[in-house]
Amino acid sequence: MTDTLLNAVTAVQSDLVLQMTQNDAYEYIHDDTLLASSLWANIALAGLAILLFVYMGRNIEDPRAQLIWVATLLVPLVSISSYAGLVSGLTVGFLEMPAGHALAGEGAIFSPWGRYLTWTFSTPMILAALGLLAGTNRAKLFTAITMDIGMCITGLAAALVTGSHLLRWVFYGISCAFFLAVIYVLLVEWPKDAEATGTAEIFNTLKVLTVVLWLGYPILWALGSEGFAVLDVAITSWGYSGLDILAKYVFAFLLLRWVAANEDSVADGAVATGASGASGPRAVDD
Ligand code: RET
Repeated sequence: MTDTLLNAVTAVQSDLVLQMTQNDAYEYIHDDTLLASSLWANIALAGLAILLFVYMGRNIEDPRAQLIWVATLLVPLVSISSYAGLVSGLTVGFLEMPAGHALAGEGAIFSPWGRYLTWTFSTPMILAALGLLAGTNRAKLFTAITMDIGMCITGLAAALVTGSHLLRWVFYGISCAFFLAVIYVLLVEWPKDAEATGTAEIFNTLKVLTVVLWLGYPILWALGSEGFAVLDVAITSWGYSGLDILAKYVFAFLLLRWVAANEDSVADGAVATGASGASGPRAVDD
């Protein structure tokens, strides 16, 4: 009898989860000031960053420098779209966590899956800008970007799998493996290229910023409601928003300021004059 009742309650709960509308999601977000502010703050900052970056790049004429500029500008452009999707309730959902998960049996858990999806578009732009700055070749650029996309898509899968707790972490592990490849290119391959290109100083600053901040994302995922649920939904959301502010806007600002002031160093056909004394045409056209 109790079993029948429990099954009925679970079935009703599941139906309710499935029946959550975008309007419910919108209200859920806006009933929680901390959560809503973590999203709106980024919309405001992305808007300001877009205007600032357009202004900063207005006089860039060299095609390669322009390419870096457009890639950099796309970071806040993707971001504003991403956060608009989240705050409107369009790209969020409510999931029932599988047995074994810290929040299993607690009903519908808020999932901002749009975040993970849109990283697929923003992070390749960050890497494209960095790779072009380093003057790397196409093979390394392709490697970094495809591995990065693999990381984002499997990270999305890790967040969305609800059939098996184990498989959530399997996807997390696969995503980390992709991430390692990105870290390798950033820490080992591109510094050598940047040295030969003569952009080592700014590249190394941005590399450290990127690697340190990007490491924060998988840690936050593991601590947040998707993983061990040590942190609550709004705190996790502010964590990502804070990382985003530094990894996107601060990163992009530093990069763009340097490119605007040193257009010649990244110019098409520029000859490398790095400290290593290496010379020759830029490698990305290899
Ligand atoms: C996930 C969870 C699975 C394991 C790993 C992750 C890494 C995510 C990273 C995201 C970076 C995002 C940025 C966004 C800017 O728009 C998906 C959290 C490794 C590194 C920089």
